[in-house]
Amino acid sequence: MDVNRRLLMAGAGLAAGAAAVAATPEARAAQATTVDPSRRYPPGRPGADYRPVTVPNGVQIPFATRGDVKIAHIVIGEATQRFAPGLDAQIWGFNGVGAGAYLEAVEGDRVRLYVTNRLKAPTSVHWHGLILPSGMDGVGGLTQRNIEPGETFVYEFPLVQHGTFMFHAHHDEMAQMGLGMTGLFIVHPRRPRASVDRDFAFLIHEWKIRPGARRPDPNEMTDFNVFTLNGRVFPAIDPMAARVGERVRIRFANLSQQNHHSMHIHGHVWTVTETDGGVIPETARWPETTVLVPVGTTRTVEFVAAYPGDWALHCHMLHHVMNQMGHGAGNMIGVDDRALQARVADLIPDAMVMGGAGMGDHGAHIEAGHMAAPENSIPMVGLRGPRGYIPMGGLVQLLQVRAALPADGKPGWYDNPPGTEARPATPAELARDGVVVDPRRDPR
Ligand SMILES: [Cu+2]
Repeated sequence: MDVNRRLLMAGAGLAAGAAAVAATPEARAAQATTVDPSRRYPPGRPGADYRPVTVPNGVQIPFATRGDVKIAHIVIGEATQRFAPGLDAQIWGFNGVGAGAYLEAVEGDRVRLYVTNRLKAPTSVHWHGLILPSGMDGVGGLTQRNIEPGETFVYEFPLVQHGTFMFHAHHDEMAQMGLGMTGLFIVHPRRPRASVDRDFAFLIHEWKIRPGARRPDPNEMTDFNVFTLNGRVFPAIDPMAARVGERVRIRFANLSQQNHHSMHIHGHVWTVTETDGGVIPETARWPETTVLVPVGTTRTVEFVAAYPGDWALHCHMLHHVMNQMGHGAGNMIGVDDRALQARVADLIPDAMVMGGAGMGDHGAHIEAGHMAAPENSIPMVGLRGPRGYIPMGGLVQLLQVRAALPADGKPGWYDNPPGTEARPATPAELARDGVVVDPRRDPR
């Protein structure tokens, strides 16, 4: 059997399978939101036809509408990007931002994307997850010739799906994506399904920036030390806010070099509703508090913001909330660092020995000016919280849930209602419940 005949038969099998699947309610629902690519639809309008997504600190690449086509201009080039105060990076990105730009359109829109290459290197842009003509797929050398320095290419295709997709360089992938050439491509449904009240999106990226350097090292394969959401390092990213009872959607997208990211929410339970392959049938979903976002995928979760409070949302890969701390550090756990400090002071007067009880104090020491961090680095610099220093940075976010939100949407820190906050136990309580604490074993 020749290849063409086999392909034809595979096609016929797929068509028969699709017809059989269409009998289920989920499949009918999915088909109802699939547009006919041969039909022209009026361009979707933000606010009228869809509720725009919130991409905290992300940079939108705007569309202009000409007739029934949406037109955007993407400029690829080098730029300096502030990941957080104290850490700048020399990135390659889209419209001036690395791993933080986004496109937003509607299923049925026809998009025309001009791409100008201002790098010294050739490049090509791939539209990850989108169903489109092969020649628009953006794989340099395979589906098109590369965009040479100074050239502007045009891509044009209809959007025949909805969901959370991405775009990224597809030439010299390790260097170009590693330097930041990744973005989000959000496509809203033409006929909105049961919608949500809050719709957030985060593009995850990881970088190797040696302390003191500004240029991310795209040759690193495993040991990343800076982790960003929409091109920002926590806490230099706006928190999320929602009112009690609101339905929240969070879209995670991961175009990191190497790592899958294990995104965990506190105080709530969510359901994974979509991937970059489409909507998951309701019967195939299960509840989770952590969603693994593998490299090269998107995962969308939905939940009701049920409980008031300040809730952490973070990657559970533990060093992904540490920034440049820990990399190359010796194991100091259990070492009497005060005694060692006294001895080291003779040799290196301004050295500060620490780590005997872990690294939790490091960021606070730097913030307080007790010790200097290397230039252009943020080792374990976190956030001064309402009840102490929070030594987490990188892949961390906050979900602030309140009964009501102020007009600017920024509620400030949560006041736990009286009697609902953890606190030192009293001697009377210990005695009442028979808990014996031996004071001779006090580590202080
Ligand atoms: Cu992670």
